[in-house]
Amino acid sequence: MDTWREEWKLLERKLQNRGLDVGAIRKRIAGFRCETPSWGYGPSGTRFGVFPQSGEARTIWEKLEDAAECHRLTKICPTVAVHIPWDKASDWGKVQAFAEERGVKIGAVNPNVFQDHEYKYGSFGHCDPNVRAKARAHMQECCEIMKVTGSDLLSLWFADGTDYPGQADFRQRKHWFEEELKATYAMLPKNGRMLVEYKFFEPAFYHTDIADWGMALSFAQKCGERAQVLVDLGHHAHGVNIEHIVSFLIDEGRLGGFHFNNRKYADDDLTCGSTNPLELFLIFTELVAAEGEAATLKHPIAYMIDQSHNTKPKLEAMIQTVEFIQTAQAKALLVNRKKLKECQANNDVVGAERCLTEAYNTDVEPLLMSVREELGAALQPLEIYRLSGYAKKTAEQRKGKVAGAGLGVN
Ligand code: PSV
Ligand code: MN
Repeated sequence: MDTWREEWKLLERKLQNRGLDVGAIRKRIAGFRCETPSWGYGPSGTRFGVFPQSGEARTIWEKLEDAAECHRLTKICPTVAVHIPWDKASDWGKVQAFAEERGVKIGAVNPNVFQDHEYKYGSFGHCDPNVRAKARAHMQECCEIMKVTGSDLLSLWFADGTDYPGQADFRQRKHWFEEELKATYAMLPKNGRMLVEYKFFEPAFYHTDIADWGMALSFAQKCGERAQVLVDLGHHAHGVNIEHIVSFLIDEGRLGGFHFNNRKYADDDLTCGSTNPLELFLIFTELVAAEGEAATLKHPIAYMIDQSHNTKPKLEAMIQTVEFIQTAQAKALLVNRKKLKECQANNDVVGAERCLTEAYNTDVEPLLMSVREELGAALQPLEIYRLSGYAKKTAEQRKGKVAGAGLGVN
């Protein structure tokens, strides 16, 4: 018998002894899905330079091939977020068909209203109505892509902001944002949702029009039920309690989605769970608690990765990320909720914290391997990928292709 199977038997007994419903936990792990971003497979860099990697995906087709490989190994990443115009294509029906042939689908559509020269002073917040109209037309284009591909998510992030005091009128820009977000909402496909992402700085250094979750929530509430907030883990000031924001938004019925990544300093877009795995676990404890109460969640939460790797090989980093995320979810599912509630009701501070640490300190690898076996995934996706020769093969196939200039090019 494989060692992991013996380890799993032991762990299963241990979890049962803790009073946990192992069958239900396995079901939740098996049902978890996480979207990967097309831009995570392509060229990326910092403002100091872009270093090409051999074999990295250059086109939407190659990005989909890599995303399909990630899904083939993990079986939990069946959708791929696209960024327009980084992933501009002439026939989205063809792109979707290509993706489906490889076992994946187009997921969230991300409009890009930050890189064209006209957006130097903003998009929806720009004082020139022609620039606002250009941004609105781009939203329309993205809603059309949603219709053709069957995507139900429009994921919005705005770089809009100012660099210096006095540069612009905050309230006037807020009104323009309200107007344009409502217009965008009206263009959504029938069952489409609109996710509003916030970020407190960068590229603007004085003020950002949608700087935090409260502003995103307020805009979403003004648009309608299908507008929700997207939490990107790298978009907060240091020390902010993200798990609290998450649970607050869930309770308001407005947590629409997630951008997973990790940071040490700013919006570093590093591998999720690499620098702060405990934070990721604590966020998941809120998520799994709400998902466990059928009445609490009004709509599914879209779990997405938003990372670009500059030093790690792209696909390896993506698979590693998925493993980290799956690990955090599994650990969060091991929290003994009944015991936790009792401790909370009795103000047993140490006892309550122990419920969390007991789960966090459990090695969930055998549990994950057993669920992956059930899913038909690789038992150890990253390990198998590194042994597979996929990177060597694609490097050979993609040799000599010309890279575009800049980030996210295809
Ligand atoms: C902005 O920093 C952001 O988090 C948004 O989600 C963008 O769409 C993405 O990064 C681009 O990489
Ligand atoms: Mn993001």
